[in-house]
Order: sequence, then structure tokens, then C-alpha cells
Amino acid sequence: MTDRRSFLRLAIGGAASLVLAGCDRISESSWGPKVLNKAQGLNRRVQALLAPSSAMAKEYTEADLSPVFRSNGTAMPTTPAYQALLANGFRDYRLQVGGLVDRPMSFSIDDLKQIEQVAQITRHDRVEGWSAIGKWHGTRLSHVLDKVGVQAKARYVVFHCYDEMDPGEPYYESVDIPEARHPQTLLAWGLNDQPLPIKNGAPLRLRVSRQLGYKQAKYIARIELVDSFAHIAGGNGGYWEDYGYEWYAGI
Ligand SMILES: Nc1nc2c(c(=O)[nH]1)N[C@H]1C(S)=C(S)[C@@H](COP(=O)(O)O)O[C@H]1N2
Ligand SMILES: [Mo]
Repeated sequence: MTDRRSFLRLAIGGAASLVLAGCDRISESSWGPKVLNKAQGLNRRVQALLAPSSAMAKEYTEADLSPVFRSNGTAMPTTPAYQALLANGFRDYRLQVGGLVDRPMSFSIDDLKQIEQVAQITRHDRVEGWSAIGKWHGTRLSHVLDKVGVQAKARYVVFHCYDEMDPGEPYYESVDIPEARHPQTLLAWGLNDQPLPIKNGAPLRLRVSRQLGYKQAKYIARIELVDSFAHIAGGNGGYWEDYGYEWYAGI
């Protein structure tokens, strides 16, 4: 797996204009050039025009809920740090928030619930073409950002996750400040009136409901406010972005 990934990274690194066909380990074997970067860039500009930062993702009703909410990507992180939290029912979990903030802070799930508890029924769309409607319970990220005080020079919010896709390669994602402050952007700790299942990112995941599946970071360990993500991992703002995916994954 590591060899294939290194190969993939090399291949993609040498041809940054390619995007992959799907975002799970299986689809890596059938990856191929799909859309030229130029077209993607155009698509992104058109999306930016059509979907201003205030546009809302469609919300559904209880009757629309999918009977099964599948898991994709990591379903059970194997890192010792995660396993230790899991062994204690996530009681010791603290979301760390730092970087370009006035007051670095940490939050337990109960702390987040005390800030706010909202529910949102939205559709989760995957690159692979599969989608599911779920009821997400969480705390709007904007309120957490207000608590820590985002510094003026911060441009992105980076989510560092507990799972490693290969040893030393943790999953991570990022959104810009307008997306982070969007009213439908949640730090979610519940799904369909239950605590968030492990396969879907327990104890805390991101919901950015206007973007595709791979932006929805699961198993969040730490949030970092930055002015650039050039220094993080492959420098493209996310684990799959480092393999050629678009950073803005509008639906
Ligand atoms: N930490 C982490 N977050 C992740 C992934 C992952 O492997 N690790 N996979 C992503 C992808 S590709 C998708 S489609 C969604 C799947 O979310 P689900 O398992 O709740 O269906 O999570 C995203 N967030
Ligand atoms: Mo995905």
C-alpha cells in the first residue's frame, strides 16, 4: 500500500493537472485522468459565482433520512492515541483549537454541547456518486471560532484527524474562513439522534454541507487557524487534495 501510494504521489506530483476518480482506497486502483485542471479551475470560478458564501445547502425532513448511513474511508482509526480515547468512551477527549487565535482553548464534547446544540438534515454526497441523507447534531463552528478569537491574518481552518491513511500520514482537511463561519458548518457529535458512530467519525467530525464527502473530516483531534497551508503535509490543504483532488469541492 505504501509503495502504491508513493507511486501515486509521484505520478500525481509529476502531473498536477490530473484528478482522481474517487476517494477511497479501492478507487485508487482505477484512478485516471478525468478532467483537466483548466476545466476544474473554470468550474470553481463558475461555482463561486453561482454559490456565494451565503448560499445554503438544501435541508430535508425526517421522512427523507436514509435507512443506512454507510462509512467511507477510515471506519476505525488504529492509532494508539485514538484507541486510548476509545477505551475510555471518549471521556478524555478534548478538541484542541490553536494557531492564529487570541486564546488557544480545548473543548470536551460536553463543552461543545453547552455552547450550542443544533440539528441539520442534509445530504452527504461522495465523489463515488453515492449519497445519503442524515440528521447531524452539532455545534456551529462559528461559535467555537468566536470563543477562541480568530486573528485577522488567519485565512483557513485546518482539521487534523486521529487516523493515519498510511503510517505518518494523518487525514486532514481545510476550509476558508467564510466556509468555516457558514451557518450550516457544524462540528458534529451526533447522527440520527444517537452519538456519532465510530465509523462516521466519533467523537467529532466536520459537516460542511455544501461540499463533497472528502471535505467532511472525521475523528478531529485538533483545529488550527493558519494563513497558508503550504507547510502542511503535501501543501494542498487536505489529504485527498495532496493526491490531486480539488480543494473547493462544491456539490
Ligand atoms: N479522518 C477522516 N475523515 C474522512 C475520511 C477519512 O478516511 N478519514 N474519509 C472522507 C471521505 S472520502 C468521505 S466520502 C467521508 C465519509 O463519511 P462517512 O464515513 O460518514 O460516510 O468522510 C471523509 N472524512
Ligand atoms: Mo469520499
